[in-house]
Amino acid sequence: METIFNTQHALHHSPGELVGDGYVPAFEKPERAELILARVKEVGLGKVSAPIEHDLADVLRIHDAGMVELLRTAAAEWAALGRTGPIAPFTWATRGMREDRIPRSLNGRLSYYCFDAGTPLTATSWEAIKASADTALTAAGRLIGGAGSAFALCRPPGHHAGSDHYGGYCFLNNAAIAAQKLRDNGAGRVAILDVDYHHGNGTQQIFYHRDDVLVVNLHGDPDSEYPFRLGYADEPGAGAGEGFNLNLPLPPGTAWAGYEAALRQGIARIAAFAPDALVVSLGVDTYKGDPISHFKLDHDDYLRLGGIVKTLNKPTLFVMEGGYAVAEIGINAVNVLSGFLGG
Ligand code: OKP
Ligand code: ZN
Repeated sequence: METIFNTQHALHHSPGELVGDGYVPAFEKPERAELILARVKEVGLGKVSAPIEHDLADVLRIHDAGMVELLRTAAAEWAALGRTGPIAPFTWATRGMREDRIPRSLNGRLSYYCFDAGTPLTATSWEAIKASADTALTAAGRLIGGAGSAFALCRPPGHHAGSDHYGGYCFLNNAAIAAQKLRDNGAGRVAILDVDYHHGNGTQQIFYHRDDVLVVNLHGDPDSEYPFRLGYADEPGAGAGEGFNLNLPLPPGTAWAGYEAALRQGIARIAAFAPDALVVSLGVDTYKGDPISHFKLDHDDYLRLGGIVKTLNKPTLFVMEGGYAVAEIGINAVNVLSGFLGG
């Protein structure tokens, strides 16, 4: 399986985030991608290639132009204001505020588009963000060219980014951008399987009203887990998209047995949909040793997970999302790919 890897990912390095212990070093750090790449090489997964730069039009198929412009230019505007710290909003969108008015100021636009305190931009983040989307697009291009599978080693991740909002360490929704690219190049139906520990709220929102992209999400119950506000079982899709979104929230402590049952349910729904291509939002923060998550999957479970995905027998694009047990991230992520190839 070919891996697409963007060396520019390191240009995004979040200075930290607010958790229970105060402002702590960011969990989503450059080392993550480097260790996955090292494991890809160690097991000889296949060729590693750089992404091809794509036109911003591919991003704008999914994302609001105002948000993309903010991500692209915020750093220059922040610097022009004489500020040197992380670029983050002061308030967030919530009930009771206006939704119809986009403020013109930089602070105002950050508050309009960003939804949490853990996703600061820095001076060089945009280059990494764009390269991450290009990584997914390039890998999608391999499937369009006839490859049976490809691995987009994206960083920063993407599944929390919606059409016009970003957060959760995510800026652009790499998996959604890739899925749309597949749709625009011959795939009539695309399924997205999100196995990251956290609900992929952005991916759900982007495709919620569509019946050409099925979204299946397995994740920690949002009643207690990030992102809290979406990802419940009673979100089936709406309008033409009704029946084309499936959420499978699972309780804290879920280990392989409970996980496998839900995974097989999701796989059955995807098989019934009969997609022309599959995109897997691959997070390995379901690992038992993950510092911010509460599932109990172990190394070998990822081999099994990959093998079960393979039973669908579809052209499959793996897009890297989360995973914060950094020492084990390479083993866990690449085990999914090895399990897929061996399954
Ligand atoms: C991104 B992805 C940690 C707070 C959680 C946000 C988590 C975003 C996860 N104490 N902060 O889905 O892996
Ligand atoms: Zn996650």
